[in-house]
Amino acid sequence: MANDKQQLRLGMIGTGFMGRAHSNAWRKVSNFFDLEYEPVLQAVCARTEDAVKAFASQWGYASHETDWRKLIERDDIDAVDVCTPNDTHKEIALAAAAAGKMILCEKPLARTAAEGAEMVQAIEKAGVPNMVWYNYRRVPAVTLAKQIIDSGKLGRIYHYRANFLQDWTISADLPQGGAGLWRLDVGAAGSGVTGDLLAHCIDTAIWLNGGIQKVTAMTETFVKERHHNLTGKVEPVGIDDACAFLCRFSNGSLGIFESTRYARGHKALYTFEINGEHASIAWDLHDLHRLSFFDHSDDSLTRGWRSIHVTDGDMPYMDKWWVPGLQIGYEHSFVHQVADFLEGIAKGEPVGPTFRDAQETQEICEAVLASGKDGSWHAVQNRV
Ligand code: SOE
Repeated sequence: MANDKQQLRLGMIGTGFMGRAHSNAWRKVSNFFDLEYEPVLQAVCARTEDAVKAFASQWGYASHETDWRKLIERDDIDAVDVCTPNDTHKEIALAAAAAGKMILCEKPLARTAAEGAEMVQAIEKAGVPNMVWYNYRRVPAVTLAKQIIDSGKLGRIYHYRANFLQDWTISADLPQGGAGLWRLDVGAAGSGVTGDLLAHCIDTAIWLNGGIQKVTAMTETFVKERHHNLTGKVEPVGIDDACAFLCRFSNGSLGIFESTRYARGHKALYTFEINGEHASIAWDLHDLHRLSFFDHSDDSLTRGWRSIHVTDGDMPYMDKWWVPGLQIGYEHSFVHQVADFLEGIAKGEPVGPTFRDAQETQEICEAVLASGKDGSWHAVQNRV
């Protein structure tokens, strides 16, 4: 049915886990948010004809392609969403920028800071709207944490602590390479838990607590060789299976971060805690609709950690969903990101995390990995 909305014709590249998460967000956003722009699922691209055709039909894309270059060349595509493995981000983003398309890229921005810097330069030269999918910023409880910190309720921040723990790669029989398992292949991924998981923790941390100046890290690869699905041979494993680092933030606070895929019993335990002079905040992805808050100015007899159920209409994004008390989940963080992006292009304003914001995370990951190799403190660089 015709309406007065401006259309944003989307070209999605990639049909894996993120292709589904993003497609769901693009499809749902107009049902819940009243925006000037309305996304149209114009085309989806993946290498295998039958599979991409089936994906297009399941998710409601009007057409499909098997070559991403063809999708970018099409003049009925306004925005390109990159949901492919990390080793393809740069090439696709550069081509999309050259074609003047808006670009949304799955995290991490790139495999290395050098690749990321090239992408930032290309995209800024092209002047196209751009964004990177660090979705956890837009979990309402995390956005609420940002509002509380910015209001000054915590006072001076002393400590920032974050973990992202998983256990899915413990088996030495798990191969590397190919669909899903490219995350274990250093050529495709660039790094292991640092780029895949700690990058999320870093993005949230610099958004909530400001820049990081220097880091010292330890990394480990527990399983040194794995069968490679693409070469058919047993190959060395080049990714970090686990990484822990200490850092100093520009505001004087101390940071401690840990990530591993070897924490038996944990599937996606992303947690952070921030301790300030007057108050503390804590959040846990397994209970993502709650924010824990401790306020030292409360009456001493009733003082304690409160668990805020982030579902009320005056809490971030929650007026767009159900009624107070009814919670939302993981997939909604992507819907919020699309909504904010569409609002940004209507206003002509950038929406974070932009490629430049994501490059800051990339530089921190680079310093962490370098420190993991030589064990010394590394200053965070700024290539762009
Ligand atoms: C890895 O298992 C993974 O899927 C990451 O790639 C995602 O970015 C993270 O949100 C959940 O875990």
